[in-house]
Amino acid sequence: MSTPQTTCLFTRFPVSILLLATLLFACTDTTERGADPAAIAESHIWQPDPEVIASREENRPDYIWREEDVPDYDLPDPLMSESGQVINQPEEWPERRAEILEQFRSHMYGHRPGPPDESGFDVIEENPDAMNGAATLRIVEITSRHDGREHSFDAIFFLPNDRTDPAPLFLLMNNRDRDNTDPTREEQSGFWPAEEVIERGYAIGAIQNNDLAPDDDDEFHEGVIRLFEGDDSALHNEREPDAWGALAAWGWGASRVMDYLETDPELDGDHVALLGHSRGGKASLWAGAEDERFSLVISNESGSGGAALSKREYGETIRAVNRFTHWFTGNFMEFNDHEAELPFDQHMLISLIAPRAVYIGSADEDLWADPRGEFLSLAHASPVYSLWGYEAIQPGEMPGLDDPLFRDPRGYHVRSGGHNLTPQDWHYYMDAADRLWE
Ligand code: GTR
Repeated sequence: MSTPQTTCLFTRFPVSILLLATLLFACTDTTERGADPAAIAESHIWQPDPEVIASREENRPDYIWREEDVPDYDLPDPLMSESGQVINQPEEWPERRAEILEQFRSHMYGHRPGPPDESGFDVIEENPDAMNGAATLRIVEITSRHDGREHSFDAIFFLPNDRTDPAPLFLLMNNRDRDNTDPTREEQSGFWPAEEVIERGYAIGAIQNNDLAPDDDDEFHEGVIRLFEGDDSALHNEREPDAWGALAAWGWGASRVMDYLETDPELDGDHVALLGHSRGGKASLWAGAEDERFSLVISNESGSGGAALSKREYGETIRAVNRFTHWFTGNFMEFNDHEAELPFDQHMLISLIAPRAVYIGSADEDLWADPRGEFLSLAHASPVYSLWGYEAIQPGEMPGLDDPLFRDPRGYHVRSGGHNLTPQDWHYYMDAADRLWE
């Protein structure tokens, strides 16, 4: 485990000074840089393929693709409270955690409401003989009533039949086509490899993000946002600048699934892995920050606005991600081209999940999502995990290709290939769950 002095240095100083400090304080690995491509090249840690860099530079010449072009940046210390108090005990964390949560709510993801006035759960389909007898299919309609309005969406589950105890669950916040989670299994997709998850003894579930908030600039309010706000504030620019957007609305739905799980004795609500890909991964991280009932939070290639450090400005910038005007708050637009002014960065989002389990997956060719920036968020959340005695993940420890780093309760990998959620990613996530939950 790293010393407290070392972990503080990692979060307080610019990366160049950090590198020096790393060398001076003789940390276990001295190859982390953010800004020293020569050292990366000599080490075994992941580095982007020069051909991929060249092609990204050609297609999107206005963005940063090379490590040497990443600006120096200061990362705020997650363990330094707004009043200047240094947090060094787990008991002191909830108060600091609340401050960080509020920063993310007001500047980035918005204030989402609590549970609705009334909830209802109806099993609308049950098949104990699904997947040739290997699984039970259960489809649950989740209805929320609030202020005289009503909203319903479905959650699909497959439960492993050869398990007699409550099954731990992988829940996907699906941002792609409904076909990817086909309950009939006529369509099968590597994006949600249900048969393989059942085979490994886990239950698998899915919700459709669009059912909660359509992924559309004009229509995003026509789901659970309307349930709370009615029709009055339909357009983004008529809403409060810190009002919740689509990402928060998707996560609100995941929390309603959690409410249901607490009522289903066959599913283990204490062992739920919430998983999202890309925009779904941004939403799963925020959902895991807002709702501490998720015991494992997984971000697959969530990139900008998700796991990647914004202040690196590598690949997708804040201005670029804000082209989806309905995902974040109006306030977040103020940081377009002003990443340095952010009073937080995404390592603090990861910190909000501590001491629970978190796993971040990147892909080799997905430079738009900044694999190194995603890893560094996890590494720079280490001081918070160390409050509970968990060994630090050092910034210089980024693993090589297809070589997951498990440092319970955290995991990270960079998979070969491009932007996608694949069975290989799922296998790494299940390996993490095996370690954490068996
Ligand atoms: C990209 C976008 C990312 C990511 C992704 C996706 O085009 O720039 O932020 O969310 O789409 O969701 O597939």
